[in-house]
Amino acid sequence: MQSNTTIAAICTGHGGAIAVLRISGENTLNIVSKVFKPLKKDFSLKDAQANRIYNGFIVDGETEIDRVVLTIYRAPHSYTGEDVVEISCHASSYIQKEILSVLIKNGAQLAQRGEFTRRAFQNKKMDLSQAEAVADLIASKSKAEHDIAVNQMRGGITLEIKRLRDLLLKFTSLMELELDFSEEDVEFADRSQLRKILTETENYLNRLVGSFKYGNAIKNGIPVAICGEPNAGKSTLLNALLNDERAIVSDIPGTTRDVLEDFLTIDGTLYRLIDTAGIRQTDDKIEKLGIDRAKNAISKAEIVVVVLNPTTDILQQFSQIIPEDFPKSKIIAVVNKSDIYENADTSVLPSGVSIIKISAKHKTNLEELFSKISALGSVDYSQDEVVLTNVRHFTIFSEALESVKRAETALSSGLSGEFVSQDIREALRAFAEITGDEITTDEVLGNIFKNFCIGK
Ligand SMILES: Nc1nc2c(ncn2[C@@H]2O[C@H](COP(=O)(O)OP(=O)(O)OP(=O)(O)O)[C@@H](O)[C@H]2O)c(=O)[nH]1
Ligand SMILES: [Mg+2]
Repeated sequence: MQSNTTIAAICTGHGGAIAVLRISGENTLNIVSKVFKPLKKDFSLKDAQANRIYNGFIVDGETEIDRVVLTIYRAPHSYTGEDVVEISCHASSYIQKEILSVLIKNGAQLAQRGEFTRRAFQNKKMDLSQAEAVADLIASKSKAEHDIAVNQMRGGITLEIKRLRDLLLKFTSLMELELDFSEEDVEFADRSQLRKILTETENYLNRLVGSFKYGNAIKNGIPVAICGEPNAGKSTLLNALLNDERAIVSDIPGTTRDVLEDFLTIDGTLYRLIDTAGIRQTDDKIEKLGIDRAKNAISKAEIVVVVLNPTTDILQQFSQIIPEDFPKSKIIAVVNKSDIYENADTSVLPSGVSIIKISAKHKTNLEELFSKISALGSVDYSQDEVVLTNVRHFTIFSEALESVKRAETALSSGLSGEFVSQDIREALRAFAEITGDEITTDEVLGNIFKNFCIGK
């Protein structure tokens, strides 16, 4: 499907020496040739070969805007599947805007967010889950996130889904055919084989749906709550870990009122560090709200760093802050201020908790803390494994899983093929929504592509 408009946008971000603008659509060569003055005399862009680069100037009438390099791609062998030209120019924001405006003056339209990738999807250069992975790739903040996006772009989910879909489709069609012969009581679809495929599908969907918890953590950072009594040194620790004066530190107890978050990558995994208000008894209304938020952050965290002040009873502090039933394996007890008091007896702390003595103020022993966080945060995942990071996919696969389970129940309770096939059809519809084979509503597509940047 070719769109009849030709779109243009600046693809690169701020800074750097060179910027790239991209133009895509059936009128691309026509428009660019109106504004391009080649270095080589007697050369016409319309004769340009695909996958070649050409030197010249972008001009607005008689005015030269910049000396540029063009890269030419011809439909269907381009990112969008349409004729595409990429203009590499000098990265001054003035030059970029001038080039964009001369392109628009000559018939191009300003691309919307993700419109290039949307065209790539519509022209079947990639399926929907791959297109979504492009956005994830651009946004990836850690190695794990990057690996997952690359895997999905290669068709990680799609390949397996398509294989299962083809198998299930064969069986539903056979079962539906049986209906035409209902009087003869025949079975075209081998029930035991169908059962095997349904089980296989269920296992695969279970794995996918289960991976979302981890995928979501990778995408949004594994939450690490830093908690403790007022003045224990939580904000000092946050700053030390981030190597940045992110939070206000003072010797007044109750300095931090709200939760404060920032990202940190350790060994390729993204963590979301959450500094919280010191937990204590108080009548202050605002401080109370902060303490509620701190408790909430603790309950939702994957890792809890409890910062302890060594000059008072550390077990009492620990017990006041950590709910009794909280899994000990997720807790790192950090005994702080070791520069002024290093004899704290840590053997009083519950077993199963990781323990470390540091000085947040003097940044001592932080390496050990990093490796403790990393040990708790590292999840067993292989680079080739498919991991769901996308809420849309999670919702759809969860629905598909329910349909498959219903089909299995219908099959084992000996219901007629009609019912089994209806449930399978529902799962198939869900699969098609993942790959985009059946998505037609502009609303769904609009929602997906609006998260892209302009120029992609
Ligand atoms: N000597 C020493 N002082 C520290 C250390 N870490 C923090 N402090 C001091 O302890 C005081 C409180 O530090 P903060 O980081 O604001 O403590 P907090 O836990 O965030 O306190 P609230 O936000 O009030 O709950 C400040 O005066 C810090 O300089 C440390 O390792 N050694
Ligand atoms: Mg604080």
